[in-house]
Amino acid sequence: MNYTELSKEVSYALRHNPQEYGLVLDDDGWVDTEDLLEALRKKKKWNKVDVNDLIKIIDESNKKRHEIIDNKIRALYGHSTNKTIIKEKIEPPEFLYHGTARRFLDSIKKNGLTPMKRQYVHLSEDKETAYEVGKRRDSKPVVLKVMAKDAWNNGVAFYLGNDTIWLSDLIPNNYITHE
Ligand code: HQG
Repeated sequence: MNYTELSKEVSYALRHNPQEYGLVLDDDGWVDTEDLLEALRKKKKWNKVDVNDLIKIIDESNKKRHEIIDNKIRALYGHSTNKTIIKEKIEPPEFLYHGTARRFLDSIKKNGLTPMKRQYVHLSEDKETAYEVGKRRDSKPVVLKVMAKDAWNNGVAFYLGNDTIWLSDLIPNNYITHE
């Protein structure tokens, strides 16, 4: 079984298009693991998938994208579904980082960091991770430094994604510096 491919399909189902799999995410993004497995098994390439495969894609991934608790599974971040997934609000560290493409800088300066197609802005705790995120869109990405605590103290909400990825609402440009 190709676990990278399986992980991508699980992300697609749980972040972007649960309805295509006959799934309805609850307020926190959970679905029954067995419902996801049943939907996947309808496709020939996943007809033998079981819960141990889902556990494996989570354990073997370098990023903590999904979690399973009891008999439920959810994506921890990245959602673009219509109904906003409720995330736990939490005070951020002083600084967080966001890697992006050079071509987006003018728009970010004007409009701030916006969630774009997702429900939240995604931020990293360290510059290196932010650089890797930016590399998905530009060979020479830009790492922006976000004065997260300052923004939080002035009413911008931050939320827990996973251990290293933070989520937030729109971050106005006055909290963003370009190192
Ligand atoms: C940019 C991956 C113009 C933003 C990653 C980014 C991450 C603006 C792009 C996670 C803008 C949106 C999320 C503005 C923001 N004008 N462009 N005002 N505000 N942007 O993919 O943060 O591997 O939705 O800079 O590692 O790149 O899938 O967000 O370049 O953790 O698990 O608009 O997805 O994780 O792109 O990535 P995305 P992201 P996975």
